[in-house]
Amino acid sequence: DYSWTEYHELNDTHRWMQQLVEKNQGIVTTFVAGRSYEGRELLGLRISHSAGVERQAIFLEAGMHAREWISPATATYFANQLLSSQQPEIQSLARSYVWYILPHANPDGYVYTHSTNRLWRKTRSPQEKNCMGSDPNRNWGFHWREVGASDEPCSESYAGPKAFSEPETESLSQYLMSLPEPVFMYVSLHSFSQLLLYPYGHTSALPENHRQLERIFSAALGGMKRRFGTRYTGGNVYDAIYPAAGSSMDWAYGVLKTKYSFTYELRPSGYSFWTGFRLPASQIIPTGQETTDSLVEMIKAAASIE
Ligand code: 0X9
Ligand code: ZN
Repeated sequence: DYSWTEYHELNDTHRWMQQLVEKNQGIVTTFVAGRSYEGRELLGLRISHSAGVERQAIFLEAGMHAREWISPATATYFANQLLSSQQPEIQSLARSYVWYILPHANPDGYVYTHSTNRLWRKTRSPQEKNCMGSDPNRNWGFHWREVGASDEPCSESYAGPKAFSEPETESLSQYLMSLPEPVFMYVSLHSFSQLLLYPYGHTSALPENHRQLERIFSAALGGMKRRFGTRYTGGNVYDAIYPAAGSSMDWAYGVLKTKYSFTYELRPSGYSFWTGFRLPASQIIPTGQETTDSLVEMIKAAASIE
């Protein structure tokens, strides 16, 4: 049976999602936001109570960077909470929005981290100089490659030969544009360093609604700390970490016009490359719990603004 005491292979999680559809008929469906370079589905969960009632959508994207295994694990943990939590607050949120949860935005890369190279980050499309993959979080068509993105195919932050060169980002962006509901919030899960980030990555100029974003940010950090005292920092990407153009979050904010767009860099804290992506499986559940607490506070804070 599926659990959060270990990390799962892609097919395991895809099978689990199909089983959720069977077990929650009329509430859960899967969606396919396109296919990867190697032909795998970008398979996600759509959770919607009370069909026919007009609601806004919340989109949770994970697994963009292949080696950040805690990201898909946290996305599935949260999806499971939406469907089975006894907390009235979570049950109420589950019913108030249409949820789109995509655990694996880069399925080829994830499979490759299981088969061949645990620290693979990018997609798996062949590029020039016999190098493989583009950084899918530098490939989106909003201020593409302006700063903090490489034009060197062998680089870990290669932006790709052009915006949306990768089938994963191209089809996911098309899918997002095609959603019937307005997307109220877009959340991208990465790891690591325990940061919460908001736009922009291409400029130090703050987004127009930054005061609201800062208020939501504080609420989300409070939620993160409540259960185990876990401390996050962060802010706008450009100042809080480094200039980085072409992310899904910035595109969601700038093009999709989702005013509440955030990126989490999940556990662990610190910057050790050799340990940071190998968060012990025993921390999946605590990470899931505190991130669920944080998301609940984030959404409540955002909803209280409107
Ligand atoms: O560099 C990245 O893409 C993210 N950090 S990671 O270590 N997970 O690779 C930061 C993403 C935040 N940047 C933007 N959203 N622009
Ligand atoms: Zn990442």
